[in-house]
Amino acid sequence: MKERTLSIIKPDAVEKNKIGAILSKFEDAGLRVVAAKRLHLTSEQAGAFYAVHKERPFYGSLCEFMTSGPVLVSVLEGENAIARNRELMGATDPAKAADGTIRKLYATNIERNAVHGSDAPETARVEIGFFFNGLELPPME
Ligand code: IDP
Ligand code: MG
Repeated sequence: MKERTLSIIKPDAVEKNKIGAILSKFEDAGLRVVAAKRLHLTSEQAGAFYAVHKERPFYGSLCEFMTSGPVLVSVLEGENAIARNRELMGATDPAKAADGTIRKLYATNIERNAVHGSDAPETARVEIGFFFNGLELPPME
């Protein structure tokens, strides 16, 4: 099934100048980048985006990290885009991520882990709407 998912290239990977390398991974796997922008999140925006984690002990530190530099937010489209992106990303903890995955290649640690990807159709819908308005999103092909 053709889907869309939200991807964020996090501040650590942007700092390492890996935007192009990471987008190439998506394209090589058959996903299309149908919308993208580079942003520097405010703490209010990072806090709202990660609100589901607000009770977790790492929430404050995560929000601080996500505002520490620019990010590249994008919408990826393709067959099973949500699961495919999660496979390309690898495990949350890069020490546990499979060889060749984005996190294995480019993450620093479990917090500074290079990329975000939506985990289900409903979160993808909400997360895409968080960053992109209707005019910025082409109709599904
Ligand atoms: P995911 O990004 O693989 O879906 P989540 O459990 O949804 O992982 O966590 C969201 C983000 O919070 C992670 O990508 C990572 O940046 C951060 N995080 C998750 N677990 C930890 C932890 O144990 N310590 C510090 N940061 C964490
Ligand atoms: Mg998650």
